[in-house]
Amino acid sequence: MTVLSSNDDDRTRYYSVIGEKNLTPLWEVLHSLVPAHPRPSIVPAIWNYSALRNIILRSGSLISASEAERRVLILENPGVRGHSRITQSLYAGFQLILPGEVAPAHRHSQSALRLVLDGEGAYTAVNGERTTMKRGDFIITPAMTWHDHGNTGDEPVVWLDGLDIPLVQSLDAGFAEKATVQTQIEERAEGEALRRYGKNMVPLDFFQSSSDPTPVFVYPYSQTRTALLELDGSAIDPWHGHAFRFVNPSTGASPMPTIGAFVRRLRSGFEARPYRSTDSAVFVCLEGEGTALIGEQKFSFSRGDVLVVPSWSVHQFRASSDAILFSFSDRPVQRVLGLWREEKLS
Ligand code: 1HN
Repeated sequence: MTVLSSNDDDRTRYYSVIGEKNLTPLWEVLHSLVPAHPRPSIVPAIWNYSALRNIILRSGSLISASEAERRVLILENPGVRGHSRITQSLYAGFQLILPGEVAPAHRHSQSALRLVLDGEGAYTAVNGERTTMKRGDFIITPAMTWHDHGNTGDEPVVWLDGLDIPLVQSLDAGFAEKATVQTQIEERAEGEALRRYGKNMVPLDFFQSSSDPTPVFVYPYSQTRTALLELDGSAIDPWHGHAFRFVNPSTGASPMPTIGAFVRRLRSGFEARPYRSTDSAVFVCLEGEGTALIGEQKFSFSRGDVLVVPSWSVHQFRASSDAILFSFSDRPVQRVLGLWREEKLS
């Protein structure tokens, strides 16, 4: 054939012919399928906890924890409303549990983390061991571990959930089941996991592979905070301040294979250098205040606030008082797949 080009009508007719055969032309979508750099649909955003606290507490009079199974308000990224996600790969929610309530035991292939934001007296049980939830505690429920929550105290407790729901959804690999009991039977005393695995040592015969989740399912904020404060006076990373990543102590890998977690302390007046990486991240301010410049947008954050930094967006934190920021992302997934990139700017 000698036809080198056709007019729009020819193409439209042709597209409808092939469309009926479940075919579509690559040349119309090539550049959005394979962009020169990430073009996230999610956008920078902030949820201001002090403005939301009363609204979250009001959900307590609408539905019980056991009726809801989990009484959670999902943080939906404004760029992708209706998709139950805070980033392309991660879900986040504010979960409320009132005194006397239980959230019944279940398990699923999605991995979850909790970051305790407000109130005292709740617990989470993971595979038969409870941990009392204190503000700032970072707790994990790895894939297919049984978990339930309860509040035996006298005040409402709120935490942030982070799950890899969209990631698992994109792989169509999700399973879930309910336990036959509401509350798991305690199989080990509280603190057992930390005593066995949380002292820079693991039991002599204990070995794991790099994709196994950590047997330490709680990273108490008292330890995290002390570790950060003890870095005072030592070298400060110009991009991250004093920063740690949380690890599985027996492998050095992330606590769970699909979600990485990090914490940083930014001293009052510290201005981080601009930075970007391919893992969209969720930041939570645990202490202090400051501003985040994300792309062209500036956000002021303080205690309890949740911020989203989209993939490959240049961002820069400034602390106006000593600040501690927790964050989580899909970085470990991107790293094992050879996809992760970062850029440190000056
Ligand atoms: C879940 O199991 C929890 O255990 C919270 O607290 C949020 C969202 C979707 C699916 C399972 C929890 C969840 C969830």
